[in-house]
Amino acid sequence: MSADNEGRIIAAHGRHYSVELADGSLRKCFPRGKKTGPAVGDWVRITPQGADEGAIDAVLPRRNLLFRSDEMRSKQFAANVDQLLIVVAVEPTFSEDLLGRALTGAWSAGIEPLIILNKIDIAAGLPAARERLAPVRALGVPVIELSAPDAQAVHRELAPRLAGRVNLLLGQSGMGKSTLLNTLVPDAQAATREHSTALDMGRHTTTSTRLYHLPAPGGDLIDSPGFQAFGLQHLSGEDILRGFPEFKPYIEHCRFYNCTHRHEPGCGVVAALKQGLIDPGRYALYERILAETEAARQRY
Ligand SMILES: Nc1nc2c(ncn2[C@@H]2O[C@H](COP(=O)(O)OP(=O)(O)OP(=O)(O)O)[C@@H](O)[C@H]2O)c(=O)[nH]1
Ligand SMILES: [Mg+2]
Ligand SMILES: [Zn+2]
Repeated sequence: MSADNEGRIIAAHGRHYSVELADGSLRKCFPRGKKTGPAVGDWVRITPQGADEGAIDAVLPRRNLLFRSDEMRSKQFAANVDQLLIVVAVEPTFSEDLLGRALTGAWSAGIEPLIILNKIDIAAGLPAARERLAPVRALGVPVIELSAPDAQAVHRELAPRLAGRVNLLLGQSGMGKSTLLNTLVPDAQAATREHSTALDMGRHTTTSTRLYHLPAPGGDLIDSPGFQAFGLQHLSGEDILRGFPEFKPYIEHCRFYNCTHRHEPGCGVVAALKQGLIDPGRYALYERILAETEAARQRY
């Protein structure tokens, strides 16, 4: 499939990357002085150096790249992703704002989302967590409920959905991403930690992004550090609307073709909102994302 000098980035460690070659060997590779480097999941062409190092000459064309852009910087999550596993948990309370942004990011990049509601063994908080997921469930986004240490359930419910695809675990710190990884790939032995400890120390348990190969029925799984922000300033108005598919049937009623669905007279979306046909929380998220991208555009 790939030439001798082509491989895939399976881990990013700041300055250098681990590149997996076709024969399964790993090389520690450095990019040749470019500004934005490759991301985990990227296929690259390298020049081997010594026994186990190399230089990255080029990033091969990617199918997609999931990234966030905040005021100060842009951060790549991963490239060539087939499915985004958005992990939320019964505890600690997840942010609906971040969940909605992750969905928008996935849809605008052409990546299929799957929501995992983890820690369902914490029964007391389960009804509330389910209720907070109702608006996204109503959009038709699949939601599976798991308890990460329950290996039988994880293998039954999750493993078949990952086969033959590149899957990215994404979510806030402490939701159980690495615990899910460890259940699926016992050899991974990824560090996991009590969320209270992690948050008290102001850092994440997982500190770098890494790709793992899943045992049968197969697929790849990328674990990533928890995120606390998900800026979408790089998205166009059209991209953002892809994150709100429930607006679509009402947009055709808008009076103006370039309606932004806020203050314009005769807006079909605002009318639907007033009639209770659109979830107010989702609409508020749309307004926040749009306002941010507009503010960013004025700065540059
Ligand atoms: N009760 C319960 N605890 C869980 C479950 N899954 C994970 N945990 C615990 O939640 C804590 C956080 O889990 P991690 O897997 O480290 O979370 P993470 O999402 O990888 O966090 P970061 O790496 O910081 O982003 C650990 O103490 C886990 O043991 C679950 O299904 N039920
Ligand atoms: Mg982790
Ligand atoms: Zn409108």
